[in-house]
Amino acid sequence: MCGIFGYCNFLVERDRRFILNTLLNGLSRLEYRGYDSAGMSVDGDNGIQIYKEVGKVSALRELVESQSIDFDKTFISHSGMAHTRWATHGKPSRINSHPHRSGIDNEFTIIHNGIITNYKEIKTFLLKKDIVFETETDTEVVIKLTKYLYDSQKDISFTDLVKAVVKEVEGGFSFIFKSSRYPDELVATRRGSPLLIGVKTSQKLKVDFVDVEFSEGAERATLNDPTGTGFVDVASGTTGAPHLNRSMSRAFLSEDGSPQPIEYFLASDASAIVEHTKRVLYLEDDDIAHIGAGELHIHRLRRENDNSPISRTIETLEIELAEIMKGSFDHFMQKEIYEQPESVVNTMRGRVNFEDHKITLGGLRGYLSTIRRARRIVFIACGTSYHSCLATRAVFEELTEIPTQIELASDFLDRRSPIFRDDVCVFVSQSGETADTILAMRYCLERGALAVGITNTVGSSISRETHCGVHINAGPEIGVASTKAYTSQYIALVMMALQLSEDKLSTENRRKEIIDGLYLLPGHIKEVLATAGDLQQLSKDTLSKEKSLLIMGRGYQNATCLEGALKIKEISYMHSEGILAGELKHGPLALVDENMPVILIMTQDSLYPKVQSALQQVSARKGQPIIICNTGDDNLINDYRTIKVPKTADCLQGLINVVPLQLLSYYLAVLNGQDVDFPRNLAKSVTVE
Ligand code: G6Q
Ligand code: GLU
Repeated sequence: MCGIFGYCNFLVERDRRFILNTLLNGLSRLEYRGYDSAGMSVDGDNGIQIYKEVGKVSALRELVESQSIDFDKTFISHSGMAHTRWATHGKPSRINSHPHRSGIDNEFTIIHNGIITNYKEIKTFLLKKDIVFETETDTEVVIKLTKYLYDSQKDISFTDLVKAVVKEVEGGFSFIFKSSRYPDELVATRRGSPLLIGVKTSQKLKVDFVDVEFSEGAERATLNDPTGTGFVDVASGTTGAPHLNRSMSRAFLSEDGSPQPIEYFLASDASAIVEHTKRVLYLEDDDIAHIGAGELHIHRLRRENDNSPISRTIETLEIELAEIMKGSFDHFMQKEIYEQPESVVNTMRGRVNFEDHKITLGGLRGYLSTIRRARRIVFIACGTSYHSCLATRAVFEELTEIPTQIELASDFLDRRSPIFRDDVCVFVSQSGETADTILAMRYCLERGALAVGITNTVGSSISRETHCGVHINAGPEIGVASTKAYTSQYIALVMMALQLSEDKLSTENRRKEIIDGLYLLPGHIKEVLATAGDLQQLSKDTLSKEKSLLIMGRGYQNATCLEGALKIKEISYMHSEGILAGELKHGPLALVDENMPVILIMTQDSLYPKVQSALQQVSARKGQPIIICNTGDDNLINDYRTIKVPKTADCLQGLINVVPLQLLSYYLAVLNGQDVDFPRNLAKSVTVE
């Protein structure tokens, strides 16, 4: 889902080649998010120069490298920005790619992640002012409005100009603005889409926070009052001179108070920043960040109920560059599948005491009794994250004895499902930025429910806006098809259920069984990974030519079937369907004959006999299922093809059974020649509804 990257150097001399490559490499780090075109805005020899191209970042790189410009020209101070677009308004094309501009002189330029929901109203207003548009996008109205408001009030600061613009814009966005009117400056702002700022200095920063500067009155120029004669103080509704409550951002000054050499890196996520610096600041919704003359200032309009902190911490990233590189693997997805023996350990690290069978989830501290008193627990998520909720619903109900329901975020919002103050709503999201899940979270927060976040991304909207939560610590997941995040979300939810039930003596033995199973999990996953060669052969010999594949199971394995089917369809583009085995005779059995490939999950648990019945139903229709079964299960007639997996506690078996399905989907995609890490039409983080 689109990528934003900005780079500013101040008192650090950089040549044009370095600046262009830094911007292009920043986009390359964000490619995994999914996109269809790319572009950038930098200083040319006569004003701002825009380069943009439909297709991959490599196509943009070729376009830039073909320019007859002085790549050796140096800049002691410069601001540039770059963008990968995932089209929502206007087809993927060079003209619709970002940056967008105010006019042919590129006086003002913008890059945008998200959707402007009131772009038609703004466009109608601007068309009446005889302003000419050149693209089909929603974004263009913002930069045209910027120019209109600037012309109405020329002595306005860049920050106040952007404030005036953002006041008129509705929807979700992260923006970066660059203008020839404000050389070497950038203004960035966000509402619903992530944006963080990396800081790189040769000297240690004096303080590790940036004060937020509140302006008591709104900016002067507005749509209804473009001359700026009056303005409305949003908080009190009065008009009058803006009383800047300005506290300098002292963080970036050297000992003698003068600006120091510094570089800033702005990005949609940390993977584009970590190679430059680990010192980052996460913008909050409605922050307006201004970078200029070596300083970073964070501004906000003081609004009623604005309880955002009065400063932004400069944090230290914990991810390493190596974690966002493929290493010896061919694809990120392959790497992340093989990382699972380690990532599951990282998820449990410091939280599971395998000796005394205790769970400690610090992120839930102080909320356990509230959650235990919940009238119900509502899980809300999308895609693979939803499957991790489905996989753990039964163990939640068993251990906590609290009614537990799971919701697809989009459907939950469509129904406007009733939510009450005594509900506990759990939002599961790898990226922490999925628009549907965020909107559902805010819907539940408005209704007074306790919101718990389960996410893999520090600083994400879900991690910041929920009351409490658990970071799954799976490490950056770059592949669009979620794999290690699924198993880590699954484990995080199991740990949550275990900790919630520690007040019930009756669950003690069951908890010990599960925790012992968690202890053996890394080795169990390694055993399955060791059979990858057989799975690759199975993909090649049996499945790669098929048009469709049914995956059946029941109980704890229902989620495994849905998750396996999703993996296969989203990266190999082969139709695949997860089917609850108990539902076979209610319709899906009609699909079964000797030509329909079937995978049947028949690992040993209380439902094994019922799944055996499903096996007989399929076999009676000449189906020839491939059976995922436990090693040593000698109940099976030898003439079935089997995928043997180690046995564990029934509620954990899905963590093991999903691995062969992850590998099958990977090998099918490779055999089909698909782009495993960047599957068509998909994005890693769907930050639009
Ligand atoms: C699955 C995909 C996708 C993803 C959802 C939810 O392989 O990655 O289904 O799980 O889009 O994303 P989040 O977990 O980031 O909310
Ligand atoms: N809505 C904008 C467009 O369609 C931005 C989409 C994105 O997030 O990349 O151009």
